[in-house]
Amino acid sequence: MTGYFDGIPAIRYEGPQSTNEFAFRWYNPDEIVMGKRMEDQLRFAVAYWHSFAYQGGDPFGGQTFERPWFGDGMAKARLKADAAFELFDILGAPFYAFHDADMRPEGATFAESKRNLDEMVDYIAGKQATHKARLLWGTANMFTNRRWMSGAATNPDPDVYAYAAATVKANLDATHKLGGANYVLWGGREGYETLLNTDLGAERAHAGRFLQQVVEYKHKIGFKGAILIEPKPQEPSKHQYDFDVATVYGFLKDFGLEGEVQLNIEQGHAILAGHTFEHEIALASALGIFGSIDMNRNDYQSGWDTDQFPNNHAEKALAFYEILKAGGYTTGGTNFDAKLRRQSLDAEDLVLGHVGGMDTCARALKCAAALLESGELEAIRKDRYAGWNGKAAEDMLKGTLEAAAARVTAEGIEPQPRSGRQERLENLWNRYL
Ligand code: XLS
Ligand code: NI
Ligand code: NI
Repeated sequence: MTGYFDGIPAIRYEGPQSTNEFAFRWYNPDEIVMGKRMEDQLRFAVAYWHSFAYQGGDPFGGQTFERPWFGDGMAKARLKADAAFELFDILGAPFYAFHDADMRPEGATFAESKRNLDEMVDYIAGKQATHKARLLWGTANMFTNRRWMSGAATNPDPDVYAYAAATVKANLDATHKLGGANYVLWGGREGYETLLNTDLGAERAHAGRFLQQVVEYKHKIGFKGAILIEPKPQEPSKHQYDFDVATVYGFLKDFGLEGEVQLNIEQGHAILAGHTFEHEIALASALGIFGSIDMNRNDYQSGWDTDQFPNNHAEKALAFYEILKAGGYTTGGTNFDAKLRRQSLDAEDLVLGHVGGMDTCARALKCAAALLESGELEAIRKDRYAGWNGKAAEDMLKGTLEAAAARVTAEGIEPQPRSGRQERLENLWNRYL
């Protein structure tokens, strides 16, 4: 026991009427939602980096948080892992996610970093054996250290490519050893600042070959989890190659990876790309590449990836509607890529940020499930496309442009516009919130 969370009880479901801060109002793990336990529908994960490595800095100021596990060395890393599993237990979180750099000290050489990683993986495997939380995904931090400043797989220096290969190999091995359900690649610094010094075509080709090598290696070691790409349009680079879902799909097609790699979609990144979260999820599911989500909320004014905990169930319900409609998660889950504001210093803040986020998502899930199960929205949507069920319409898609054109005069076609009923549908949607 670290003692860090002393006095904070394990969080239990008490229902919407409860005024107890340290209770769930909506997240009721055993409640059945669309045929599954809520815990199994939502598959919540706590992010090791935001909750245990982030020190409260922003571009103008440094550390504001004080945690007993901050500092160098393996003893601190073990203390951090102890505290992490205490938080997972308090929340009843079924999953967590990490970067190598979150949980092991950086060594002076690759070999030393790798030794530290392997030691921590053994330590965490021991924790998993006696605690509930499992690994939703592992990943490599290939953006903080200065060696990555010009990219990892897209670096102009082939030595950095090699270092990236060694880093991802080590982390995929670690994720495999811990029974991870997925492995994530967020393009960190895979992008560029200025075209003046950039061979865009070569960088993109190297990124594609790298991803193929990762997939080949995954099969070689028998890792059964999904490989997930996390799109983001900018920040840290001015231009990031994995801009959004559509861009990544084109990239996967180009390198023959569309059947091998899925997407981890983040709310804040969708907004930075000028999309809504639900758009990105719906598109990924239509393309057959939906995998998992990074749940957070963005500030709508700042234009930064602010990684705040979600607190608006109405907004999230749209996202969960698309997830449920796609059949729910398989290997994926709801990872809180969310951090405390830098003035939120206390252990209680860390716990309650997650409690609020989990409740927001649980409430959103219930609203989305109720609307989906009622069939009201889907019936109207289906009716809007009903014309396509006829044989003439079907044949038109199989036939030529001229054949489709010929219908206009042959059948005397004069299209009659019908209402899209947006406001009526918005009212319907509101009834379920
Ligand atoms: C950064 C990303 C990062 C990934 C994991 O914006 O969201 O946290 O999720 O590397
Ligand atoms: Ni993320
Ligand atoms: Ni992010």
